[in-house]
Amino acid sequence: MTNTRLSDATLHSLPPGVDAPRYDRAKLRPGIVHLGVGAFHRAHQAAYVDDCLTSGETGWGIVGVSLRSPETRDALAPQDGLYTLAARDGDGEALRVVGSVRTLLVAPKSPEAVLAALTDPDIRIVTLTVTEKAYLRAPDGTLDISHPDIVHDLADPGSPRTVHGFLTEALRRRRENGVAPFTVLCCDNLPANGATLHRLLIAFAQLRSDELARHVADGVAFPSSMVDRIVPATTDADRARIASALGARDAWPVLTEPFRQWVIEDRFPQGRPAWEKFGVTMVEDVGPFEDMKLRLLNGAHSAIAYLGLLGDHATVDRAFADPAIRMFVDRLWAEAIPTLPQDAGLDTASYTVELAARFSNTALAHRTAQIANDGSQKLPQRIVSSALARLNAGLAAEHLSLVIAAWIAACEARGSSLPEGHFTDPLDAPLGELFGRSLPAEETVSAVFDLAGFATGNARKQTLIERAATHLTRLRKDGVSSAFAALGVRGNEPA
Ligand code: CS2
Repeated sequence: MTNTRLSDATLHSLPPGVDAPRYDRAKLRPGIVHLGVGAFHRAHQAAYVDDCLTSGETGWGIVGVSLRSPETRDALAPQDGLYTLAARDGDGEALRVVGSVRTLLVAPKSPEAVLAALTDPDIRIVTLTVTEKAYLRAPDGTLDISHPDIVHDLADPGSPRTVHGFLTEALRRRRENGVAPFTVLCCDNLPANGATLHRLLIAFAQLRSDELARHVADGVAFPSSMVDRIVPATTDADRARIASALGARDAWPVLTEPFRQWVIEDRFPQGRPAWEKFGVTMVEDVGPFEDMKLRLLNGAHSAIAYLGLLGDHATVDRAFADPAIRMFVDRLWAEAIPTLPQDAGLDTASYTVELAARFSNTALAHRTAQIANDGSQKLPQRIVSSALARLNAGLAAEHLSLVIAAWIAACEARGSSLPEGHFTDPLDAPLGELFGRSLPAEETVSAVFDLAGFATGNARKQTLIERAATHLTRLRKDGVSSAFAALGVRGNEPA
């Protein structure tokens, strides 16, 4: 293995087939702070920004912030923030070194440095990919004001731990310094993600002062966006293969698919990169795109993950190649599609054809266990909302409700047919306690709904619980094939 490390100093010696920054990184000014500088950000927003920098923009360097672990900073700081993005499919692998991330910070190590970056007048946009659970919503969707990190950030605003604490304190300081607020661009898989974050931040700011709440409410733009790119976790084999192709070691390359999509509401009072030149769709209302992606892509992903885990499939492509799971997903899409806005011009037929091709990408080896994480945070917008929409319209939601049951069954299987800790969930402690009581299916499902806040206040909650419980009974007794058989889902037959 090579001793050379990817860095500014070694960029010139990369082989000709590797795409690398053709702009002067030393001339970049920071313009974006990104909270949650994980693999997804590096495969998606950072690559689009890199395109803009390649086209000559200089004011949009990214300051990448990790809110929890120092791992990304430790891997990338010795590489001057450079990393390789490997886009893979059956045709091969395209390698590109991305140069847009210039600085890396670790919030728990230096919250003051993060606040300093956020108050820098050059910073005009703050983007976020912090995963669903970091929004700290209570089961009813409001800000979880009893969460210890929220309590901490209210008591000690100068040393925050949460996105709410960082953004609110930075907006307060900017205002005090006479610096215009940044635009907050949420890039997590939440419905109306910008509006959701806006609502939570107003609630947080309100606990600090009326004036701050008013400022966050009226003075700051929170465009929503839909982000899409499949990003499996990097393995040691990926690191070794990429090092040999680069002739230089990269401690943390990012794997992805060739496909990428970003739809953004165009509200950026302080300006933005010319993303539209690189395939980003700028719109007035992202809602229909977001719903389509959450319900069709992410909903199917969660279904494939839990059914795949129960059926012993370690990766998405292998699970999706199982004819019964494939037929199930087609039927799941058929259930979810009528719940999408009908007048927004969505082409769901082409979309699902494309999704099927993406899920079949064998070069990604996207692990079902990776997607299975945090089901309590993901299922509301992926599955529960479409199930309720159908039930409220008097339609059946058998496939959607089976996904909820499959999630519960997969959680129950950890420590027996699945390894302990094979995937995790913020509700693991109360879920473990609940499963330890070995209750009948309906009592289990009902308790899970209450814990996770599924269908809170919806008139159809009990119906959905009953449907999911019927499926859970079958899954517990005879596994996936029996739950499928009851719906007429079989392998080797067209849907
Ligand atoms: C996946 C998503 O892990 C998951 O829950 O469903 O990360 C998915 O790969 C992305 O949203 C694709 O854009």
